[in-house]
Amino acid sequence: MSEKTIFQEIIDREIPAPLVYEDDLVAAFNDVNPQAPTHVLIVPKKLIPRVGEAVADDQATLGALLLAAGKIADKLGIKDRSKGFRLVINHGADAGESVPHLHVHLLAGRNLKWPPG
Ligand code: DGP
Repeated sequence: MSEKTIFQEIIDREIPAPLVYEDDLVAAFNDVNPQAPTHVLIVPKKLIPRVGEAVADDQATLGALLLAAGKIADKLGIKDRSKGFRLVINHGADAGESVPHLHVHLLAGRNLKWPPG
């Protein structure tokens, strides 16, 4: 049996991390190394290693990640267009992926530059 990812351990409550949001398909918690005043990770409860490895059966889970982002932004008061937030998914080494468990970064609270580095 393969080892659990660090995110699976958080989802399974084996590592303490307050959850910002949870539903049947996803959980969200603050990033340990925040890159903005708000930096939340939204993670599927089912292990999908990275977005490019998702399959048709994962469609509901993929949708749930984005729907959760909107709900979290609303809860944190950053959904208003005058504020805003950015969603990032890193797939693979060149993108900087470091945890092989699909996650959406939700970043907000400062003026985010474009293009990203
Ligand atoms: P990525 O580079 O896209 O794979 O992002 C992984 C993120 O996960 C990175 O921003 C740091 C965060 N992270 C790694 N380990 C932990 C942990 O144990 N707890 C929390 N809350 N975040 C973690």
